[in-house]
Amino acid sequence: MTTIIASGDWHGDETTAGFIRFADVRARVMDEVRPAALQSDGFIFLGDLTDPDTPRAHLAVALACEFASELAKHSVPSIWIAGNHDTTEDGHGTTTLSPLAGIARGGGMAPVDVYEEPGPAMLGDVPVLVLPYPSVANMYTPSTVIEQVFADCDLPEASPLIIAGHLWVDEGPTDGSESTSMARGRGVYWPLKPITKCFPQATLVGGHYHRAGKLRGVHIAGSLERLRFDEEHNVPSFLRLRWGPGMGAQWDVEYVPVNARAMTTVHMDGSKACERSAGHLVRIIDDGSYTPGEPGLVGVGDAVAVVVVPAVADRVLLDPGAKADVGAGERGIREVVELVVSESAYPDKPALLDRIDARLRSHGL
Ligand SMILES: [Mn+2]
Repeated sequence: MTTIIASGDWHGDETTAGFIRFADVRARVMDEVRPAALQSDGFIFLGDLTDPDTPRAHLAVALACEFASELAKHSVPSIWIAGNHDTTEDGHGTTTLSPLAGIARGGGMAPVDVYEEPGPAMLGDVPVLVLPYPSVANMYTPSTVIEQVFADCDLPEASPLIIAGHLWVDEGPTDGSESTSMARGRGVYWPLKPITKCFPQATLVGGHYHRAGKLRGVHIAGSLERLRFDEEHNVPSFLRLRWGPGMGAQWDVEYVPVNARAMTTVHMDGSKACERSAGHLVRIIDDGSYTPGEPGLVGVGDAVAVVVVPAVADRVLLDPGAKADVGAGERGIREVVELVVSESAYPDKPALLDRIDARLRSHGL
């Protein structure tokens, strides 16, 4: 039996209503993903470790380095796929995973491989085709790479194929925080039709969306913590893939829930009660009757953070402070991306394809 663990969207730099989430994310990674990964035959990081330009980006990068080096020390190979949040978008094609690539290049962590560009990987004996988020500098067209590069390579048949990516799913949800208060970059989509044509038996695993579950055939690992109040009802999880001879052409995919911090929304509509708040992140939807500090009004004394938001018509504002922060950082990035995209219209850069070829050769494919 071969076991692969996949996890993504750690977002180690995030805050929820001003409450710093790094300690929560670190606990999920080290206490829950790590034991599973150390017993596995390989680990796949599915993207979105951290934005590169936030105050706690370095903590998230250090966590990834610690995690990867511990896996390497125990001879568990790992591959790390860049997400839209990881890209610097300064034209150099580097990401928050680049420090990991540096350590790997230095030779201390041989089984660690970083993918800021598409490429084939061998995770032990398991072939994995990798589709990271296409940054402006490493822009590629996923359908072209599937049909014109990967389809021509001679993949080993020892284990069934995994395709792992950090892309958007056509007709996927547009109401999650990855599309609203945490939006970054532009939508580049899974090439599902070419994959169905060229690799109909592949098992697809992806990051980006924070709610775990299967989206149009792609197993979305989800985030390890609830990061925004629209994730209150998510079940944070990672993926455990299992395959053995006799199991057919696809991996068995298990969603493994983790012990994420709870979120609770209290509606100030008459009930005015919060029964379980210890350790929770609490949101109070204020209909105008909330008075801060009023004794007994809401049992939120044990919550780690409380955010009060006004009810506006039939809509509830999400975490207005965090939204303002993301919006300010996002504007500059969006302007650059749109400018370059309109000028280049998604070319497949020959140099990039050459590098994919080099990856194929390095894996003997
Ligand atoms: Mn993402």
